[in-house]
Amino acid sequence: MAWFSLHLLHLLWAAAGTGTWARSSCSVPQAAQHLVDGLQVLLEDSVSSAAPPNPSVLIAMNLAGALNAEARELLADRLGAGDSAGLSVGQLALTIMALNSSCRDPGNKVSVLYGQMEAWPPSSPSATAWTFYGPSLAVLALCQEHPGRALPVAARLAKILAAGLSPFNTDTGAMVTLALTCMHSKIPEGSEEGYRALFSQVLRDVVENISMRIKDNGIIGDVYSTGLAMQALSVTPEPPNKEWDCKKTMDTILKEIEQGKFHNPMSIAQILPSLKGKTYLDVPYVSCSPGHQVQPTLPSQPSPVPTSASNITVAYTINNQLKGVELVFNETIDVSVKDGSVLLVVLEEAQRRNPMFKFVTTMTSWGPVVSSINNIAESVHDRTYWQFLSGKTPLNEGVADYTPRDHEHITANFTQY
Ligand code: B12
Ligand SMILES: *[C@@H]1O[C@H](CO)[C@@H](O)[C@H](O)[C@H]1NC(C)=O
Ligand SMILES: *[C@@H]1O[C@H](CO)[C@@H](O)[C@H](O)[C@H]1NC(C)=O
Ligand SMILES: *[C@@H]1O[C@H](CO)[C@@H](O)[C@H](O)[C@H]1NC(C)=O
Ligand SMILES: *[C@@H]1O[C@H](CO)[C@@H](O)[C@H](O)[C@H]1NC(C)=O
Ligand SMILES: *[C@@H]1O[C@H](CO)[C@@H](O)[C@H](O)[C@H]1NC(C)=O
Repeated sequence: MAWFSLHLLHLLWAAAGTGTWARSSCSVPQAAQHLVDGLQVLLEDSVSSAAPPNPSVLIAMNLAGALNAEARELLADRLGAGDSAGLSVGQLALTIMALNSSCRDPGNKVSVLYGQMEAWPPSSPSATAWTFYGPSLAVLALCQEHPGRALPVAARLAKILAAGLSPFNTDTGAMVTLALTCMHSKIPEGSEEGYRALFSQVLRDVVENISMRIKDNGIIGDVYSTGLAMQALSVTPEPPNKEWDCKKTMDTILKEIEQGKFHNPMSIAQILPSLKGKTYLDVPYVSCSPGHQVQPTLPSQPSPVPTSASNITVAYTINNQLKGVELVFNETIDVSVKDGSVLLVVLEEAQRRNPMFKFVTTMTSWGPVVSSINNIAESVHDRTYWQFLSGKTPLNEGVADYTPRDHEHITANFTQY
């Protein structure tokens, strides 16, 4: 009996130490499993040889256990063959993690990333919270490949962050947490104790700020930062003062999925690991033995609502008070579009009716970004971009995903981050 309880204690202990989710039990209930399967099918169906290969999609597929082995191999082949030149540090880091999660050797991509991060941070433009997302991904990827070499880079990131992320951004805070949690657990034997203290301090502050973004309904930041924030809160060695109710977060996210909020493949790639109880820290431990995954039989999709023939009216304002004193403009147009159209259709209709509303888009992993309106273009150097708002509230989706309502007032405001 004594042996038995000791043994049991041992098991419990081991479970608490290793299982990232042991801390707060929270998994998808059986009755909602079809929602998760549905997302994964959507994600895997987004893979095609026409679209640029998306490393975040491969990471999510591998963490979840890919259903479509063909799509997984296609993605891994194309990411492996791709050139590192022209990739940002964040894209390079995601590519390295994606290849590793597919048990492919990332080759010289690791040294290229290491070289780029040795020269980081650039001295020129001052940094804001937004600009730390990519470098945090880089530290995470380097930590997984070679923690010893990553140490000086991680320490530089942590020292800058010790002054705080201002204004705080949940997605970036989550990525910082994943990166520094990896480093914290892999500080090489014999390193200065100072590193551990530095990483702990920054982790404590960032995680405290993430926990302040937990809403009453469990959403952390906004619906699209919640997946990464769940990963962060479930791995951090420095739990926040405010208790996190993982089950409540999970229940609300499942409701949002049911309402169709996760259709963009990138949004699925960022939520799926959390739905499967996985985090980016699990990337090096993915098992690549041929899977025995069975394609789930999905309940037939609800047929799309028949599009009513009726049109809606959307007021659309373009506002630049920032650039070129003599170029300043603030122009509003009422446009009529088919009910159910995405915002991009409103922009196209406005452009057709008045050349002042001409715009340019740039393709990214999340879809098209509006990079220029009326010849005023975003700039990484100046940290300017076109922010979209409904009334006074910033949109939390892009123009290809957001569906405006009748009589909604949409503004594109040229501003800084
Ligand atoms: C940094 C960032 C920005 C920066 C990007 C510039 C820069 N130099 O880094 C700025 C501030 C400009 C920005 C703008 C917007 N963003 Co943003 N952004 C991010 C963030 C925090 C990190 C992106 C990143 O660096 N990824 C790493 C690199 C390696 O991947 P990447 O694919 O190369 O990254 C590029 C794209 O992500 C792209 N991008 C960034 N945001 C958005 C948003 C949309 C809709 C699209 C299509 C592309 C895009 O810019 C990145 C750099 O080129 C993500 C958070 C997240 N969870 O992903 C949000 C995020 C992607 N953004 C989001 C949103 C909503 C926007 C805006 C629409 C906000 C608004 N109200 O205007 C605008 C875009 C408007 C437009 N003109 O079309 C949402 C998208 C959710 C969704 N379902 O679509 C996210 C997930 C934040 C969130 N939790 O809500 N963003
Ligand atoms: C992936 O990363 C882990 C941890 O660093 C490493 O042990 C493994 O060899 C890597 N796999 C490949 C194929 O590079
Ligand atoms: C936490 O958030 C506050 C308020 O936005 C900010 O001033 C502070 O720098 C943040 N701290 C960290 C470590 O991100
Ligand atoms: C721009 O126009 C909108 C809509 O007409 C108005 O509400 C807003 O106050 C104007 N802003 C500036 C800076 O002129
Ligand atoms: C309805 O919207 C479409 C664009 O979606 C537009 O081409 C058409 O002119 C609109 N009809 C009316 C009556 O405004
Ligand atoms: C629009 O951008 C300007 C310039 O950055 C800023 O001062 C203003 O507050 C912004 N307006 C809104 C509604 O966000």
